[in-house]
Amino acid sequence: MNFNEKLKHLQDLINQGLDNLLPKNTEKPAHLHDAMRYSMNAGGKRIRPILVFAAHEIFPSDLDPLPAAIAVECIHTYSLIHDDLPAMDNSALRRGMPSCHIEYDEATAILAGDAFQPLAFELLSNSYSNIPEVSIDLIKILSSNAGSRKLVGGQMQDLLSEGQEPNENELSYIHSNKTAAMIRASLEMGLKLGKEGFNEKKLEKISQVGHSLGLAFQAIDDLLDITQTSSRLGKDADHDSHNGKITWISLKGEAEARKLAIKHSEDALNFLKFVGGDSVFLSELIHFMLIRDF
Ligand code: GRG
Repeated sequence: MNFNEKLKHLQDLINQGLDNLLPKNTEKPAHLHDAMRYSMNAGGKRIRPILVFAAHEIFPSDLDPLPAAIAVECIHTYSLIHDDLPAMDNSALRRGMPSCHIEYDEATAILAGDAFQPLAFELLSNSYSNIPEVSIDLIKILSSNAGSRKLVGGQMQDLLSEGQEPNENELSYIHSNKTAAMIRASLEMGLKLGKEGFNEKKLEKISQVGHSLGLAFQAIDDLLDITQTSSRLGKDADHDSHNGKITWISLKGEAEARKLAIKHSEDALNFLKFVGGDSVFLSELIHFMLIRDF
């Protein structure tokens, strides 16, 4: 399988897994389950769950990365649903479709996001219960990265920074937490499920890979926001400046933001060398994430 075929294969596997593991939209409360499936199936790139697979592949084991991959996508999708709400980024378009609160209503969107959070941890505790220490470690990684010191904290500061003077320290905090934390968690979880999952040194290195990759991902996201159309992105383009967001573009300009994306991707590849194992697919993925145009 070449890289593109593998990417497609994993996306299909993840989408099938999501279909099997999410509550059916015929199950009560059908309205809520329908909204959850709507947002999940609206067509995300599935980057984070693919990263779980890519990290697992470095030191493959018999443990199935699929439930962990789906747990990460549940947290990510909840964060998108809540981010789109009028009280936050107020976005009407997500993944090429009307955002959850537009298609349903605000209360349903809040509850759909809420429901994805315990579902993620339920999946981790149920799916790896025959190896409790792995299950606990996965829960630790995902919960610590989703909380007020990481994802939610980054989102809080992002909202507080709207309309403020661009400030490099603040921007680094926001990107490290709002964006890089979930990317780092995905890689850590994938490695944890592999044969070297106990190896603290390797876990630390993969965490550095994830941090740099997350920063590169956000710099590219900022660039795409100003260079691509809403229909290509599947979300409102030029949204950052409308919301008075500080971004690398507002702080340093487009050319610097592009240089930064390249530098962080190179850092990620350099850290990856210290992890060892078979990192061919993850290296290709890092490259793909740098040159993506959506
Ligand atoms: C509500 C707690 C809370 C957090 C929201 C996800 C998020 C944090 C904000 C969305 C805005 C944004 C630019 C976040 C940075 C991370 C990012 C680029 C998310 C979009 O990820 P993609 O491009 O989306 O992987 P798909 O739809 O492909 O899954």
